[in-house]
Amino acid sequence: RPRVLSGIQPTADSFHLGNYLGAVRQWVGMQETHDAFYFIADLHALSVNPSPAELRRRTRVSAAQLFGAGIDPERSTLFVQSHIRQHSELAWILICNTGMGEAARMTQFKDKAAKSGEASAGVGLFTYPILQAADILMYQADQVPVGGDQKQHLELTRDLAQRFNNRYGETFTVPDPYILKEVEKIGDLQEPQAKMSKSSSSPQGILEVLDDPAPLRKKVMRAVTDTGSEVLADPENKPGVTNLLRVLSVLTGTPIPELETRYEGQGYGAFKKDVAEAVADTFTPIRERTEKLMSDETELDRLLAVGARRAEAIAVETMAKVRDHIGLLPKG
Ligand code: AQP
Repeated sequence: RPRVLSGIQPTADSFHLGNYLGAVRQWVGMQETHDAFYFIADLHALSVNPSPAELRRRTRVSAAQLFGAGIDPERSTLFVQSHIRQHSELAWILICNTGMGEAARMTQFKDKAAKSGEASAGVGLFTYPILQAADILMYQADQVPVGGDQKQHLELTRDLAQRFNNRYGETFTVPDPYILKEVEKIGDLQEPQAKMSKSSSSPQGILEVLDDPAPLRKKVMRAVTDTGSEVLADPENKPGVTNLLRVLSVLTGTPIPELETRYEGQGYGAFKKDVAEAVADTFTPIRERTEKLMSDETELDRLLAVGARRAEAIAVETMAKVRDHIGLLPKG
């Protein structure tokens, strides 16, 4: 079985529709066909300096949401990144094999740093993609299911793996991104050309997995649509409608042309109502299972400890190889 690995940051109290459709939904599906490793990227979250209480709470609720969304602890290995110390160790080794120029090209850093000004952006934000490469290469992943915003980081990961293998001998599997075109960028409801995002979307622009059905419906009904009244996919001229069409299509398994025919001549109202229902129907069971898991922290922590043990076994193996290949002395 090919191995799949992906992570998500605990940078909010809830994941959003973009995280769910762009990533988590694929993770759930791939546990059937792959040897699956998924993690909560708490070390990555440190790059934006959360408060300790916030980080702790969000790490648990992120894990609960992933289990709630259908990650099965029997079939998948779900763990917390910081439980496996080797991630930080491998990140340093990869940092020493990365050029300043190639790291400085990363557009996500540029976008995030632009908010505070590059000089005051954290170094952790700058080295973020290299830690991400360490996460992936540690587990010798064949495929990495992510949203389109991660394409460039995956390219860097592949470059670092190939360079390392050339310099020090065959060490890492070179991974392929797994990105589904139709959901690679779920748009913000208020600014459909921008991606829905935990850190930069307004509350009205984002549909949270743990929202109640009433606010979910309200936000979809108020989503920016476009001039005209035709429900048609047209990313250039109708980005709002196109975004909602993609969401409804994926959630109901109905091809977009069939939806276009269904809502012909009906205006946006009926269409948005169905989008709202589909989202609420998808999120409600996840929210209920998440709440149940959050009511028993001991059990949740136990499941994460099981995941950590499985992940650690592979991390130890990879690091023994890496340390040997680059010439670090064994402890004796
Ligand atoms: N709008 C989106 N459409 C499709 N996929 C998306 N992803 C995020 N937003 C969308 C995918 O979700 C996974 C986990 O994301 P992350 O936690 O690593 O953070 P991110 O990519 O930086 O997403 P956010 O929501 O914008 O978080 P913040 O604001 O904390 O940076 C990834 O696979 C991502 O591609």
